[in-house]
Formats: sequence, structure tokens, C-alpha cells
Amino acid sequence: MELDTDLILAPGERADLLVAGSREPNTYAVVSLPYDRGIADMMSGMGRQHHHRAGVNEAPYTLARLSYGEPTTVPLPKMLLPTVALPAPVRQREFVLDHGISQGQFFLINGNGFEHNRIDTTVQLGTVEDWRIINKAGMDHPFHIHTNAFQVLSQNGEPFPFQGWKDVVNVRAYSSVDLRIAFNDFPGKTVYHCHILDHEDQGMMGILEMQSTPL
Ligand SMILES: [Cu+2]
Repeated sequence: MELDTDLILAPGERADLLVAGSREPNTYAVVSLPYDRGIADMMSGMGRQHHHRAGVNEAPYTLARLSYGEPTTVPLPKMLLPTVALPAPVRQREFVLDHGISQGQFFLINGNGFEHNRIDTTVQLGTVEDWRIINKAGMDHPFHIHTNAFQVLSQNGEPFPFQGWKDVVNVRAYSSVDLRIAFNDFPGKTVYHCHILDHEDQGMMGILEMQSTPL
């Protein structure tokens, strides 16, 4: 995927970047830019008028500096390693991320705050599923699944621009993400959660059990 000049990375999300040294020889900065993740809307949605917009008022800061001299031509691979598409799913599920109150928690998945004795989702080991993550809240929630990586199919119904393996995907405010996941190799319990830690700690997490015997 070719990017212009910037890339949004949610907490826990990673990307491999190839930076072409195609400008004048010099030192260039890789800069972290402010990003509006919609926190003001979340606060007013919880009945509190609060106008601090985290991140938006922060100044840009430099993450790294890249220096290069006169350009040379370096042979590059014609393509990246291919990612094999997962087979068709045996089942679809929906996960709604929203704010509210459940068992004293404020950040909810399908209306529930986290409960460590409750299994929220049971899947069959060796199968493929499609999960639609629907963010009904006015702020971004980066969705993270432990143990098995997934492929993002689409964002808000628009095809995702590249095929690859991820374990975190940012679900922007009032948007949805469709992902495909194969449950391979590991039976037992694991979790999925928002990768903003205070959201996770206030309920936005669920338990997934992968069963090796037929459901
Ligand atoms: Cu969150």
C-alpha cells in the first residue's frame, strides 16, 4: 500500500514502513501528529460536559530522524510476501462497542462490562468466522484479539486496501470493521478487548473460548 505522508496507528497497532529517500539529501523527521479520537463526545455522552479533546491540542513531536545523502538505486522486491486469503466463514457475529453502565462499568461490548467468570463467545477450533465490530460510540476504539491474528475485510463497507495479518484494528467513532479470523491450534480461553487500557480496565473486554470438541 502506498501512503502519502501519514499513517494512523492506534495503541498496540504496528506497521512496516518503507521510506524512500527521494528528496534532497538531508535529515528528515518522523513526527507524531495530533489526532482527534473523539473524546469530547464520549464525555458529553456520559452526561458530563467536558471539552478537553485529548491529543488534539498536543503539539507535534519528533519520533525519529532519518538522514540520507546522495540517492542511490537499490533493487526492491516487486511485491511483498503474499498473504493467503482465509476460506469462507462458517458463521458471522457482531460485537457492538458502546458506552453506558453495566455492573458499574462504563465501556461495554454487546451491552456488557467485563466479567471474568463469564464466557462471552464460544467458537469451534479449526473454523473460520467473520466478525463485524460496530462502534456506536463517538470515540475510536482499537479492537484487539489475543492468540489468533485476523484479516481485515472492510471498514464501513469499503474494502480494506491491503491483505495482511493484524491483531489490532482501529474502529473509528460511529463506524464498523469486518474482519475474518481462523481459530487454529490453541484450545481454551483467551480475550478480546479495546486496546486503550483505561477502556479495557473499565469493562471493554470479553472472554473467548475455543472449543476442540464439537459445539
Ligand atoms: Cu476503547
